[in-house]
Amino acid sequence: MELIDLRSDTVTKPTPEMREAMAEAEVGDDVFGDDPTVNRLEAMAANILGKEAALFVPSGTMGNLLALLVHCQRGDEVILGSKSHIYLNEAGGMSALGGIQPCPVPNQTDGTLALEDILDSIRSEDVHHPITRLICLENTQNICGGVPLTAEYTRRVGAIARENRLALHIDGARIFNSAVAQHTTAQELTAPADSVMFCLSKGLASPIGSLLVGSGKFIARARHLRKMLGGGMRQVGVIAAAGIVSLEKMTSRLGEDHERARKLASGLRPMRGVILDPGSPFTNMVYFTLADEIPLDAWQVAEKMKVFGVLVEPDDRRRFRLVTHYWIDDAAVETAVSAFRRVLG
Ligand code: TLP
Repeated sequence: MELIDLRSDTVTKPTPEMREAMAEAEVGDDVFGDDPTVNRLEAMAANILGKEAALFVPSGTMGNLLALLVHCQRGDEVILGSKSHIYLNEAGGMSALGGIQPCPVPNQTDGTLALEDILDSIRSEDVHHPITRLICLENTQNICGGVPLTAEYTRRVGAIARENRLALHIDGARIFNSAVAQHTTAQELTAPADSVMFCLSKGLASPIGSLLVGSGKFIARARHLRKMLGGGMRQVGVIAAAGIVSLEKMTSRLGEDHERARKLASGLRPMRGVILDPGSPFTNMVYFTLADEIPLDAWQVAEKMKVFGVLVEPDDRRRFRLVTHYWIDDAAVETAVSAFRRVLG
């Protein structure tokens, strides 16, 4: 049975066109800067975001970590969301490897950090204080519902950063979902940022890879640190080739995933025992909680869904995040809805 996998958009397998491009990719030793396919992908990424340079990295986690390591010195502090991926789900890399201290501020339900909270978190010059060096935003904000942050909000945070001589980094793992949902461009959404990380391996369906984008000087330093972390890859054009297909073909179709997320939510909304998050979905993620009347917890529901060939990942004991992506078509949405109806009914 073909499984319907709604656990994440990270589960996307490469498209047939990607597999073809990967097989035919021209390659070289990328640590020497000799891989033409990687060079092309990095140039495309920099160009799409309107920044000077880009660096191909194996994962979003490494891209974010490199950004933090370049922007901050040991003992510096980073203002970031209490529900951000960097704070919650990157294995404490900034502290373990960079000696960097997080200063988490609450994410609002719309994914933003309140501007007053950011301002209040900036440390004054005092011998007792760490030095605030960086602000991080996440767009789309995953845990708040895959919610897109606006260009206007990001401009405001950028202005605060500049006024206080801080850098701004955007974890844009799903920045193209955000752009498509708001009928704008990734460039517009990230213009105020000094650095941006975005992922090829999520909704854009590449098997591996993320890009870190910023000034030439920033990327040169990140390239050095990537080598230090063991992320210098060799004939990696075989993977970058899929990334080029992601950027050329996959960004503009993300609206289809958002449409299917809406269909999934419409199927779930009237169902007994389902409490959808307000406004969900904003992009390709449907978040909902099991009502008290459901005697099963989320793990038990997930087990029962498997019987119908549907994989879902509990977010906690009574909560789910369902993610649509390239390999989820209309029929898969219908199957998932009817499986939920059977399991919860
Ligand atoms: N997110 C994954 C899990 O780690 C939770 C997912 O299934 O959503 N930033 C954001 C906003 C992310 O959602 C993720 C991955 C990353 C960074 C890290 O990317 P990778 O997995 O490539 O290291």
